[in-house]
Amino acid sequence: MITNTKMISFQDHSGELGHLVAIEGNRDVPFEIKRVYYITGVPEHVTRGFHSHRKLEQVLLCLNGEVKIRVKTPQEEETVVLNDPSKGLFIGHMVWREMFDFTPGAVLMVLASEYYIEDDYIRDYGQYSAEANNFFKE
Ligand code: T46
Repeated sequence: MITNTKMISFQDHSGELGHLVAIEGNRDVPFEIKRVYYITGVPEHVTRGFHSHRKLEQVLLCLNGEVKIRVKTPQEEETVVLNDPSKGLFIGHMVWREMFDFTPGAVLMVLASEYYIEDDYIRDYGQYSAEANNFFKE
C-alpha cells in the first residue's frame, strides 16, 4: 500500500441470517468518528474526488457493489478495488484520491475523523504537489 494508506478488516458476524459488521471509533478505526457520509447513484464513467486533505483522516467502505479508489502521493500511486463491506480503505493525511468505476447500485460509505471543513481540501493538483512534497520530506 502507498504511504498513509492501509486496508482495515472488520469483524464480519455472518450466519444464516446474513451479515453484521460493527465499526467502533478509536478501536476498529484509528480515530474518533465525527462524521459519516455516503455516496450513491454515481453514473458510469463518472470520477469523483480529485483532491487531498491536510488534516482529515477517513475510512472508505463499499457497502454494495464495487468502486475503485485511486490513491496517490507525488511519489506513489495505487488503485484499490472496494467490493467487500467488511474491509475499509484508510486514507491518512495528504493523500490525493479519485473514486471511479462505480457499479450500478454501488454504495460508498465514508467514516471521517473531522467535521466538514472546506479549507482542509486541496483541490488543485499543482498546489497539492507542492504541499505534499514538503509534507513527505519531513
Ligand atoms: C473525500 C471523498 C472520498 C458537505 O456539505 N459535507 C460533507 O461532509 C461532504 C463530504 C461534502 N459536502 C458537500 C461539498 C460539495 O458541495 O457536498 C458536495 C460534494 O462534495 P465533493 O465534491 O467534495 O465530493 P467527492 O465525492 O468528490 O469527495 C467526497 C469528500 O468530499 C471527500 O472528503 O475524501 O468523498
